[in-house]
Amino acid sequence: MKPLDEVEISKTIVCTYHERLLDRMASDVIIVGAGPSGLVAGYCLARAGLKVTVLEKRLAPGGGIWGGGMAMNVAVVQDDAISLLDELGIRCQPRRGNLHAVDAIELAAGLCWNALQAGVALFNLMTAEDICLHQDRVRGVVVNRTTVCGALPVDPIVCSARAVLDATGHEAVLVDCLRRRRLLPTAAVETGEGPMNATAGERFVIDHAGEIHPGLWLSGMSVSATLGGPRMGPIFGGMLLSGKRVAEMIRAALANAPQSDGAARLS
Ligand code: 48F
Repeated sequence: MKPLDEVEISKTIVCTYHERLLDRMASDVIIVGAGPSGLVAGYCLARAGLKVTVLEKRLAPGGGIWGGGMAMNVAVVQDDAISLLDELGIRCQPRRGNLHAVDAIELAAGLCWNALQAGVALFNLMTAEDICLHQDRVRGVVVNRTTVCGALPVDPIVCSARAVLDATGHEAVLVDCLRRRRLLPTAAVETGEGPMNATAGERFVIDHAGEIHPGLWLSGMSVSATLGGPRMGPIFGGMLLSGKRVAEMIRAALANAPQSDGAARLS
């Protein structure tokens, strides 16, 4: 092995990271939250040729996948989402009825791998603390390092996008930014997740994925948290298909939207 220069190792990290970050100050789509719905949406949008940036506040992307159900690392997926898993090369084992068991670690790692290979840039330890609103349209996200967020008096920075997806799960963080300023449609103001009903809950997150405010989209559990859908517990097909569906909708919306200069610069 050739000798290693410690400072060159450090420079490699600093330069590479900042080149990537600078490149992602403007994206076609920013996805906040690297859970199952956000990762699938990112994969689909990047495959469609869009510049997609995923921001994840935790160290490890994957959201609620890792723990399966009650910290047993098995994810359950129904028939409807198996063709998507096949496309992603993620293995599953048929179980009773329409259910399949997937190793939760393989699911989380496989979704990350596919999203990255498709061209997604994923930044971990980045917390979205607010939205950027221009002429009543969401045009970007206010971000800070998770390690300083709320703990130190350090101002955030802003990344812009033509579309922003709130895939933050039960917290629906970006929707909450609109809610507390009374900028949401009334139907979404007083809701929150309903009691558990797996069939209805899975259907709900797929059927109601969409745009909640100009420029701000919802997928996965943030759909239920915002619009009052039932919770569904440890079944993941709906999350995957919700991410896929919202990606189709965002792609269609951006294809029809006039291209601004450089796609996503804030005016
Ligand atoms: O919670 P999460 O996995 O969301 P999802 O894609 O899937 C829900 C399922 O995991 C599970 C279920 C329902 O019973 O099947 O709950 O809807 O992933 C959300 C991700 O968003 C990150 C969070 O760390 C997690 O990885 N996140 C949350 N708030 C922020 C954030 C934030 N402010 N900035 C960046 N990331």
